[in-house]
Amino acid sequence: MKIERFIENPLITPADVKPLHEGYEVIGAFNGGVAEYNGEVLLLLRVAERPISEDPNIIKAPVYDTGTKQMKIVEFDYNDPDYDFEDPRMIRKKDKLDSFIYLTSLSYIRIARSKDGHHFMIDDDAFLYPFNEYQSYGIEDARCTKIDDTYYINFSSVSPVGVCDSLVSTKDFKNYQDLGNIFAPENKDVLIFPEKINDNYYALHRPSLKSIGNYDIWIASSPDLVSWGNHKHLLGIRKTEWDSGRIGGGLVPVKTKAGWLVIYHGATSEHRYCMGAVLLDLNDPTKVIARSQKPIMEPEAEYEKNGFFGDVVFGCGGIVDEDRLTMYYGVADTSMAGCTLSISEIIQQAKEG
Ligand code: MAN
Repeated sequence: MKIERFIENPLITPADVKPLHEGYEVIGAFNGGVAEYNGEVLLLLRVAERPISEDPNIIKAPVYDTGTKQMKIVEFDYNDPDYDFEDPRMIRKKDKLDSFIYLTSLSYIRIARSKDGHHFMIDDDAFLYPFNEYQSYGIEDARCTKIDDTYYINFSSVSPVGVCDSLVSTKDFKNYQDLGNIFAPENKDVLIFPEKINDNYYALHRPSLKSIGNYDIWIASSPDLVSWGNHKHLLGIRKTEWDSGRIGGGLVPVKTKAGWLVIYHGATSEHRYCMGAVLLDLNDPTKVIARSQKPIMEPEAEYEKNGFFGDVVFGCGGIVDEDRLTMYYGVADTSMAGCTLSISEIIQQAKEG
């Protein structure tokens, strides 16, 4: 696969973003959803801010009270035998390592704008800041689907009751309408298709299963983008491949003559994130036509391998210009990068299996 990474990469780093909170530092500007609006490329950045800790033995967890609009900080002693701090993203109880009790940063969505797709200016304020009790640990990983003249933005809402997927709509990237939680916990990586198929909207989603089953991709349909049903299992992990640990939707599906092209992420249980491709039937996206055996992109560049959480490429959106796909993707849970790929080459690789 021929991938042309932008020479300007990484395009946006935490150093380019001023924290919104006093006493906090920006540790991530990554996993941005993508929109084209008014002749500009918009990246709906996930900005992660962390309370600065002067003492390396103290870990601070930020929690936003959406009722009082106050930020609270919960402090932990690094040497506390009851807690595990090995994963820098979260605080876990030693006797329950498969889940977290706090995150070490709070994310929200801030817009970066560009006329040429390579150089970005970042808004001074947040576009989506936690606005209800499902978001007290933050808002993460937005995807943006344009349908007619409306942009639908879905994202993970994180709070002690779980990670769910929420939806807002906007026409101007200033104001938005809250459309509620569209998938109950734990669910992430929702991709809404850009048009109705046989009178229904479709979305991919990724329930995170605990008692039986894997972190696989499901598909659902909806008459109105708000109520989703008709759930079907679409795509599973592959035990011996690069996508053996978990998979989840990446870029908003792209309509091609060969089918709906879905670029998804797959990770090993060691959390090495790559991107792969799958083709779904144009008239019935519950049918998988082809799936790439190998990843179409792996973390290779220095900025993809090293960072807050290394070995991660995580695309949430792209821009299509005939055969060229410009993918904007998060790297190492830290920064944003860009690259171009050929759509026909991706399809070819998916078809070869
Ligand atoms: C995972 C990672 C983190 C994220 C949490 C909560 O651990 O994707 O970046 O903050 O889930 O969604």
